Parts: sequence; C-alpha cells; structure tokens
Amino acid sequence: MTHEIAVIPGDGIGQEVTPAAVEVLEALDVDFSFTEAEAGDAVKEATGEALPDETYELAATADATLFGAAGKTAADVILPLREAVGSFVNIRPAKAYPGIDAVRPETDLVFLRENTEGVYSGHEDRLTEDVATLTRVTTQSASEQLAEFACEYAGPESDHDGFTIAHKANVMRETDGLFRDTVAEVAADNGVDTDEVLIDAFATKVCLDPTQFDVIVCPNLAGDVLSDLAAGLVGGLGLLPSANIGPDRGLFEPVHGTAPDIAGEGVANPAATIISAAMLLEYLEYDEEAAAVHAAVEETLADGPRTPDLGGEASTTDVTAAVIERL
Ligand code: GGG
Repeated sequence: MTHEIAVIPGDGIGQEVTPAAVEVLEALDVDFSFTEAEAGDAVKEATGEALPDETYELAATADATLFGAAGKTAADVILPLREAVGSFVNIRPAKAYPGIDAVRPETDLVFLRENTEGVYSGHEDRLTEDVATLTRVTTQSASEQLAEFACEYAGPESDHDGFTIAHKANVMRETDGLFRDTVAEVAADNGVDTDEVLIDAFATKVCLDPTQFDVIVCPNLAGDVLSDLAAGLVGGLGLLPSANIGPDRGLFEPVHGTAPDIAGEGVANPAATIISAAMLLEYLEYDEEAAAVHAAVEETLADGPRTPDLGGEASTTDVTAAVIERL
C-alpha cells in the first residue's frame, strides 16, 4: 500500500531540515509517495497568499503531512494546516538524549497541547491606535476531545501513570476554569489519575526538578511556550519533535521555527524533524521502522557528527547521512 505524504518545508531552515527527514524516510523499506507544496513568507511575497489552496487541499487529503517551519506568516500557515488535518492535539515530547550536554539530563516529558483554540483562536482586533484585543476561546468540546486522547495516551493501558493538568484557572477563571474542570472530569470518568499545577509554578518547578512531571496536558499557548522552555532543559529546540493528530490524519513538524539567524547556511540540526518523521511512522503503524529511526538518531546524537547548536561543526547533510548510515 502506498502512503501519500504531503511535504511542506515552509520557510527558513524548514527548507533544509524537511528534505533531510524525507531522505531518511526514503531510506526505509516503506512505500511512500511524496508530494511537495509551498507555504509561508516566500510564497506570500510572490503570490500574496501564504497558504495556497492546493497546499491546504494536499494536507487535508494526504495520509500524513511533514511540515518544516513557519515564520512571519505562522498564523496564516501552521494554524490552518493543523485545521486541514483536523488536529485537536499537538504531542510534544521533550527528552534529554544520552551524550548531549543538557541542563537537566533527567528530563523526560510529553506535552499534550490543545491545538484549536485558546489565545490562538484568531479573534484579534485592532480597535484603535491605542487598543488591540484578543478573544480567548475555550470550549468544553475541544477540552473533552483533548482529555479523551490524554486518557488513552497516559491511562492505565499505557506506560504512563496519569497526567498533570497545567492551567491558570486562578486568574482566567472562566476559560482555564472550564478547561481544567472538563479535563479533570473526563479523566475521573475514565479512571485516569490526574494532578494539577498552575502554569507559572510549572515553569519554575520543571526547571528545578523535571522528574516531578511526566505527561502535561495544557491549553494552546501554554503548551507552545512550556515545551520551548523544556527544549532549553534538554539541549535546545533542535531536538524537539511534534505530532499534530486528528481523527483521520496527522501533521508532523519540529517544534522549532525558521531560525533566520542560520537559515541558508546548511547547519540546521535535522534531528527534531527526523524524530517527527519517526512519529509519522508510528502514526502509520510502522513501529519497527519508527524504532529504527529513533535508535539511529539517538546513536548519532551520542557519538556522531553534531551541528553547531550542539557544539559541533557538522552540516545538516553530515548529520542526515550519519542517521541513514545507522538505520
Ligand atoms: N515547526 C513549527 C513552527 O513553525 N513554529 C513556529 C511557530 O510560530 N509556531 C507556532 C505554533 O506552533 O503554534
């Protein structure tokens, strides 16, 4: 069976790390058909549209999508692409790899981020020169859908022991109150253990001792910010993959953005995108191949060439070749 994979590199280093991950997928014995499409700042400049209709359609119909990075047009690109695949959760694992000089080598976390609403609802207005507003949206239905996923991901049948609900319901009483209460109720109904933490307290606690946490379920913006914070504990954004999961399809992307400071230099770390490709393989139930890619990345990080973000001098292509060699 051939799997149709949409490949959308986006901007900046997305143009470098996405082909690297495709190369790794091509090295496996899996029948993929890759179709590349444009999105982002460059296509907006050329055509006036950051996300051409054909790119949206491709993501909405492919079996899975591999995305690179969004820059200035992120709101017009990555949010609609997540919608195209019907994604309601963004899974963001943040773990320290052996051999990497991490601030907190004991870190092993998974963020389950609400992926459709919150302050990324898109309801922003510039009312006057002085005043801009944003409507934060929380729905019981989206919170329930996330919670049901979290119960499967971290429930009794899994390797996890329940999850932590991160929120700020003491201040955002209605929106985060609804989020917290809904997620806690679904977990209780499913017999899944939960505890809760305020988002600001979480930021301190996770830096001091990340082993206090395992799976963290959180609203959209909190998941975006806190997973980047966790990247700082494990060696940087070059190491964090993600999976946007919907009922019938998924979109897989590194957590990092376009990195304009190094874009075009050929030294971007491809690890986050290659691990995202491993998550794509898991999603399509190629568990053996996924495990092989995870292992090859781990070995490369431990003793192979390293890009400058990890203290090395290797290029994106050197690291990609090293991963493929270890498959
Ligand atoms: N590959 C992830 C990416 O492009 N990140 C840039 C960004 O601004 N992301 C916002 C988000 O993940 O919601």
